[in-house]
Amino acid sequence: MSSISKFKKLAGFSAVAFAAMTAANSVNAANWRYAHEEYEGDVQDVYAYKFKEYIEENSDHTIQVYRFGELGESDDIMEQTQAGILQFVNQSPGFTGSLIPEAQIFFIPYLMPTDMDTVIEFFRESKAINEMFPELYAQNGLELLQMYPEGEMVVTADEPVTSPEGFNNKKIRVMTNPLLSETYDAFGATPTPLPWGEVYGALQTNMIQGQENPIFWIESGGLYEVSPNLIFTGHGWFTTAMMANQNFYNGLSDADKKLVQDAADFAFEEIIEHIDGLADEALAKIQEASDEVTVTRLNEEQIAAFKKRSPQVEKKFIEMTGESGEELLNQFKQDLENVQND
Ligand code: 6CS
Repeated sequence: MSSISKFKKLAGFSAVAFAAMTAANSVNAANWRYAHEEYEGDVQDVYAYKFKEYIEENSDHTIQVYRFGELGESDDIMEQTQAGILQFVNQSPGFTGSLIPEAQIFFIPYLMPTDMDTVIEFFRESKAINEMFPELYAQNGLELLQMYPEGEMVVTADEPVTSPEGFNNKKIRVMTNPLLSETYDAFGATPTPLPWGEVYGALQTNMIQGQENPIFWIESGGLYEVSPNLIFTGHGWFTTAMMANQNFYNGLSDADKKLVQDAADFAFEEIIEHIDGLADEALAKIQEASDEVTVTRLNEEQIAAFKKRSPQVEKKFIEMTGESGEELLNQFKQDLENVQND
C-alpha cells in the first residue's frame, strides 16, 4: 500500500473514531439547571459562575444559571429543586429554616464571631457544618454541597438605633424563618417576615422601618436609598448554602460526583477571596452615592445590651429543634471554640 493510501485509510479511521467519541460524549453530556437568590455579580452569582466554570472546563456537561426572579422567589427555587426540575439550588438558611428548623442556628445572635478569618476557618473546619448539616439536609431530599458566609449582618433603619429600646415600635423585616422573628422580638422590634421581592417596596412605603443584610447586598439592592441608617450590631453573619437534588446526585457516576464536589470546593475558595474586602468596598460606594446615609457602629456597652437578649433566643432554638438541635448547637459551639483557640 502506498504511503498516500495508508494515510487516507488512517485519516478515514480517525474521522470515524472521532465521530463515535463525540457521539458518546454528547450522549453523556448533560445540561444541569442551577438557581440562586441573588443578582448578577452578587456573592451567590459569583459562586454559581465559578461552579459552572469548573464543571464546564473539566467535563462535557454544561450549567444553566438562573438568577433571582427568573424562576420565582427563594421558596419557589427550593420547591423546584426538591421536585427535580432543578438539579442545583443556592438557598440561604434564612429561608431553609422553615423547612429544616436546625438551619436556624445561624440566627442565634452573637453566636458567630465578627472576625472574618475566624469565621472562614470555622466554615472550613466545623464538624457541625461539614458533617452534621449534610445529614439534616439529606432528610429533606437534598445533597448539601457547601455552606459559606456572604458577609457580616448590618441592620438598616429609618433612624440610627443604639439600644433595644430604639427598636421599639419599629417593624423590622426578617427572612421567613420563625427563629429570626424571635431574635428581633428579643431585640425590642416588631419582626416582619417577608420574601426578598417585597422588601424594597415595603421600606419605600414605610410599611416596615428596617431590615438586616450584608453591606454588599444593601448596596447592590439599593436598600440604602430607602433605609439610609446603617447599624453595625455585630450580631451575626449572613450564611448561605448550595445543594443538589439528592436523587439526581445519587444517580451520578462516581466520576461526576467527584466533579460536582470538586467544583463546589473550587467555588468556595474563589468566594472566600471574593468576599475579602467586599463589605468595605460596598460601604464606600454607598457613601459616595448618598449623603443621607449614616453609619453607627455599636460600642461594647451598647452591644452588651443586645447580647443580654441572646440566651432567650437560644432557648427558643432548642424548643423548636429538640434533641437534634441541642446536639448541633453543642457541636457548633465546640467547633467555634476550637477555631477561636487556634
Ligand atoms: O434578604 C434577603 O432575602 C436576601 N439577602 C441576601 C444577601 N441574599 C439573598 C436573600 O434573598
